[in-house]
Amino acid sequence: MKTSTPMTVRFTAGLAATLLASTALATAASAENWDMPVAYPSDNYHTENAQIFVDAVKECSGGDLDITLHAGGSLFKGDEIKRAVQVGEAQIGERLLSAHANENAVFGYDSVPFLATSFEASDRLRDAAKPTLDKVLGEQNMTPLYSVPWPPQGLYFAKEINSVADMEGIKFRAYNAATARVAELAGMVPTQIEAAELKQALATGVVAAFISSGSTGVDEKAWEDLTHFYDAKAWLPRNTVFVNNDALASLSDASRTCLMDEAVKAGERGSATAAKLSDGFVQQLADGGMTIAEPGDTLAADLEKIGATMTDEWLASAGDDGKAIVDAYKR
Ligand code: PCA
Repeated sequence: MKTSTPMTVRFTAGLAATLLASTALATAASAENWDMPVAYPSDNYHTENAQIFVDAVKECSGGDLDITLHAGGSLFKGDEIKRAVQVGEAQIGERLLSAHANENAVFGYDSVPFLATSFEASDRLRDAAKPTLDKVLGEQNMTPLYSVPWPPQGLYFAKEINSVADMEGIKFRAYNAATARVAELAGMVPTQIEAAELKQALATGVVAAFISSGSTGVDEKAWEDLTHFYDAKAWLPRNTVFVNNDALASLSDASRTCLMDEAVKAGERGSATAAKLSDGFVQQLADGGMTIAEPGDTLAADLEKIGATMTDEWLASAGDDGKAIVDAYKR
């Protein structure tokens, strides 16, 4: 928060008087202008989907709810977005909730290795987690609106990798607690880096490997820095769009209904788009010159073991909420 100088106080008072006068003249509720920070580039399908969402909301609210999308961490960096929406510095935002699993393990529900490894399974897991996420975000004065999966997570390296032993000591970019834990258990050295800073980190040798989707590999032009992509399909993390509850309450009923309806559509459209684009991303990695492979038998078995350890750890830290999610998912 900026401190108000006397000048801004006077200006704000003047502005308030003007607004009061114009509100008295207006017949309907005045238009709401919201900011929506997102962490990923404007040409990433998550951001394009969010742009379609905000355009549709403007349309169905008759211009009463006008949301400005801020891509690439330009308004708030990825790791600031959740807090910004919670405290109302932004009204709505999109975030990889699993990056906040250190705060509450349930935010990492979508990054439990090998629990849900297809788009269909990811959507079922989302449904299973919905009551818990509604509750946990609700306690933070936020409402989740929709979420969209990233394609399955694979491993990017600068050399051929046949087992976890081959990873020893490699500097590894993590994007959440789960990815940092994979690195630790594999004997690598994790550093948490937002996607917006990943290219720089690869180019300068701060990291030499990471786990992510083909989508992010394409965004980063991973073939310029790395050589191998192992399509491990470890999990499909999701970006979640959530809104500040005070902002939501300030809307007219019609605008709120329009926002909620478009959110349902955005979730469905986003999941379908991710599934449709997924194979093409991996193809683009190949076209860029990367070697694409399934993990070999030894590597697959090593990853399976790391996954089992991480699943136990997650269930222990997520407690009853975590168990409720997994039980609902397996039902
Ligand atoms: N891309 C995001 C998160 C998962 C993914 O596929 C990233 O690497 O930051």
